[in-house]
Formats: sequence, structure tokens, C-alpha cells
Amino acid sequence: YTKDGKHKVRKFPDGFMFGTSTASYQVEGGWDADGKSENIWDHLTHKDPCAVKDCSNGDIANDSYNQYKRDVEMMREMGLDFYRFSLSWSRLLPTSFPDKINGAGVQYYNNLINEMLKYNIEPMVTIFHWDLPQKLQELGGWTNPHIVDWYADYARVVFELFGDRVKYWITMNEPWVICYQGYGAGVLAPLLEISGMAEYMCAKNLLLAHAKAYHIYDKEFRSQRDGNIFITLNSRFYIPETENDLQTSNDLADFELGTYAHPIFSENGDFPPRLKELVAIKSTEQGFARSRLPEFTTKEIDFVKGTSDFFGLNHYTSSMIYRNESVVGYHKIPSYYDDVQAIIYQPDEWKSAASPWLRVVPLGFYKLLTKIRKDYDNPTVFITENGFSTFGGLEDDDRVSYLRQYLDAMLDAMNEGSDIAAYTIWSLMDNFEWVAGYTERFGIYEVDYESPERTRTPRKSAFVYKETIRSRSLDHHYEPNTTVMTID
Ligand code: PNW
Repeated sequence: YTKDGKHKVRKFPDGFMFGTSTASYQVEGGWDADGKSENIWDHLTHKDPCAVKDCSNGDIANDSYNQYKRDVEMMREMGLDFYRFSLSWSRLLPTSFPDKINGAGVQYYNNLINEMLKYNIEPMVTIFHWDLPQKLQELGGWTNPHIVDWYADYARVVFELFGDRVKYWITMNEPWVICYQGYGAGVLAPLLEISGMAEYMCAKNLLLAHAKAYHIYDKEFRSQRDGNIFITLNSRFYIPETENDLQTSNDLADFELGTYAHPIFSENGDFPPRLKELVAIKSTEQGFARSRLPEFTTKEIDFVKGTSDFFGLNHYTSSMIYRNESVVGYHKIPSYYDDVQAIIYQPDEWKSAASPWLRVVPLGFYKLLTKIRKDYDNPTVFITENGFSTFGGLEDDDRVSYLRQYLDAMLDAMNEGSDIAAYTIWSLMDNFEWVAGYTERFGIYEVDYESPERTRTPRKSAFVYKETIRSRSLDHHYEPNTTVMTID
């Protein structure tokens, strides 16, 4: 797949930025070090030691809490422009609230940020990547409207602590995953299964929390470093099985990406009209007193609209979809997928990664980027995650091939006018892959979980990515010499 022909070396535009990404709970370890309190992943994995596939947890993970200098060394080996990592709320604020700031936690992030800046690697900081303090979960987590203030208070603390050195802030990682998989589908902590209800409540509170943090940064902190603040959304591309499924594929896009993108990036703001319409119809049919989708007031719509400097996008894969009005046997009623009346699946013929949900569909990336350009008035897009999982090993040719095909698809969209400014591989190194534990490996560096220092070793893909960054171009035929990794 490429429109321009595989054999051409393709250049990235001047100023294009390359990075890699991780998240606090997935790499840090030090789960109770120096005053850190419990988050929902600590709680889940300790309460039920086999909550995740290999009965593991993130207690030690990659020990980045102690190994951060090695992490920065790897960034220098790659020649990264930036590194995206997240902050642990329960490490910085052990009570969940700003009455007590944990100095050791502050020191850890200062060390990491200062070490990166020493070598001109720009920190891109995600304020929240899924590890909610357990106490706030017990108070209802993202379904409690008070979380808008709890989150904004936490955001203000991190702007105060690190705003003098951080130029790129991401408020939230993947609200759809937080709300649907955590509160609707019961596949990620806190494992709630209240679909058709809780994920919509979560969506509204999370959007207001994001917007509140945006306004605080915009008014009080932006000028410190002429910084930027944005949100990262995840989306697949949904391929309709037949022409009759086209409306449903657009509806699904409204339910997934649109739930979060429309309120922030569209001209009118608010939830997408089709989302409001479909949930309202079903709610009435089912005898509810009002729509299960909460409403925004006019004031709230204005408060949320326009609150992101860039369009952060995480994208891995695509799905086929078809319309199914009687979803009995597939989905519970009420539920999110019953509301949208869609069945999604991936054909067996699509090449699969180690993660069962991840199949290689580069054309879907091109189509999604094109759709975002058209639907949201060509925003500046930062690809904040894209990556491929294996079961391990240094010769990761499948990852190299995925990477090249997805970069090609991205360049195709850019050639047609998509404004894409940054690309980020998930992940710098293997890490705790949520409910899959350590069984699925996303790193361009391998991590040895048997060694006390969690030794990191570059894979073939690391050498290929390094050359891509050095040459600012994509060359399908580059064959790296993988014997020594150096800092150039
Ligand atoms: C990301 N999908 O989420 C997360 O941000 C990372 O923490 C995680 O390690 C990584 O995926 C790999 O799983 C995803 O719909 C969200 O296909 C949605 C999808 C995939 C990954």
C-alpha cells in the first residue's frame, strides 16, 4: 500500500517532530515509594492478584522511578525530539487533593524533566493516563461531577510545579477508553459494567474537567513558556461492510471520536447531534424519564468549545462494521452498542499483532486522518500514539513493517493537506500492558523483567526509527546494522 509507490524515499516536512510515549503506571513502579498512595490499578491488581492475564501488576514495572537516567539515555540514542510520559496523581498528591504535595514525587519528575532538557529533548506531559487515585474512585470517580474541581486542582498544582519547563501539556489520555472500557464495558479499572449510562456520565464530567484545566493554563500559566495544551483522543476507522452500513459507520465515529471531538473541535460544540438523537430515542422507548446521555447547558457548551491547541490522536487499528437493529445476543440493553445499533469485527485475513484487537490496516489510518481534516476544519494533529505488539524478541520485522506502512499512510494524508506536526511511537520500551500484563510487548526497546535493573535493549525497530529521525525521511529499504547503538 502506497499511493506514491513503495520504492521512493519520502521526506518529512521541516519542523516535523518525532517522539515515543509511555505512561506512569505502565513504567514507573515504586507503587508505594516515598509516600505515594494507592491508585485504581494498584487497588485492582492487589485485591485480585490474577485480575490481569499473567497475574502481574505494575508494582515494579520497568522501575523507571529509579532508572530514569537510562530512559533518557535511550531517548538520546534515538535522537528523539520529544518524549511523552504521564504524571501519577497519587504520587504527587497522596490525599488526592492539593492539601499535601509529596516532595519525593515532585523530585522524581523534576529529575526526569531536567535530565531530558539537558539534552534538548522536549517533555510532552500527560496529566492523566488512567491511574486515578483509589479514594476518588470510591467517591464515584469520573461519574461524580465534583471531579471537575478535583482534576482542575490537581492540574493547577502540576502547572505550578513544572510549567516553567514544560511546553506541551496533554490533559487526558483517551477519554473514550477511560469512560467506555472503565465504566461501561468492565475491561479496564475500575471494571464497572454500567453500559448505556455510566460512560455517558463520565464523558460529560471528563470534558468539563479537561476544559477547566485548559482555561486555568490559558489564563494563568501559558505565558510562562509560551506553552501548549491539548487533549489526546483515540479512534479506529470504521469500514462499512456495505453501502447500507455507511450511516452506521458515521454514527459509530460520532459515538467514539465524536463524543469528545465534537464538543471541543466543532463549530457548534456540544455532543454530536446523532449521538443525542439516538440515545434519546432509545431512552424514551425503554421507559427512562430522560435521555441517558446527560445534557450540557449553553454555558457549558461554550466553556468546552475550542479548548485544545492541537488535535492529539492515538490510533492503532481499524474495524469492519455493519448495522444491526436487533442486537439481542450481541449486546445488553440498554448499552452503548445497542444505542448505536452496530456490530464491529475484524476479519481473520487481516494480519494480527500479539494483541488480539490489533490488526494491520494502514489504509484506515489514512482514511481517519482524512475524515478528521474534513470534519474538524483541518486541525493541527499530533499523533500521540501508534504502535504494534509482539510476543518479544529483538528481530521485530513485523513492527518495522507496521511502522513503515503507517508512516506511509500518514504521509499520504499530509500530501493531501492534512496538517500533521508530530508522530509518536507507543512505546519507547515494553511495559505493563494493562489487563494483558507483560504478555504483549509494544517497545522498540525490549525490557528484561528477570533482571533487577530491568535491562533495556534496542530492537531492530529502534534502529530503523533512529534512521528515520536522523534522515527525516522514510526509506522502505533501509537495513540497519543492529550490532551497536550509539549516541550521535
Ligand atoms: C492505548 N483501540 O489505548 C493506551 O493509551 C496505552 O496505555 C496502551 O498501552 C496502548 O493503547 C496499547 O494497548 C488504546 O480502539 C485505545 O484499538 C484504543 C485502542 C487501542 C489502544
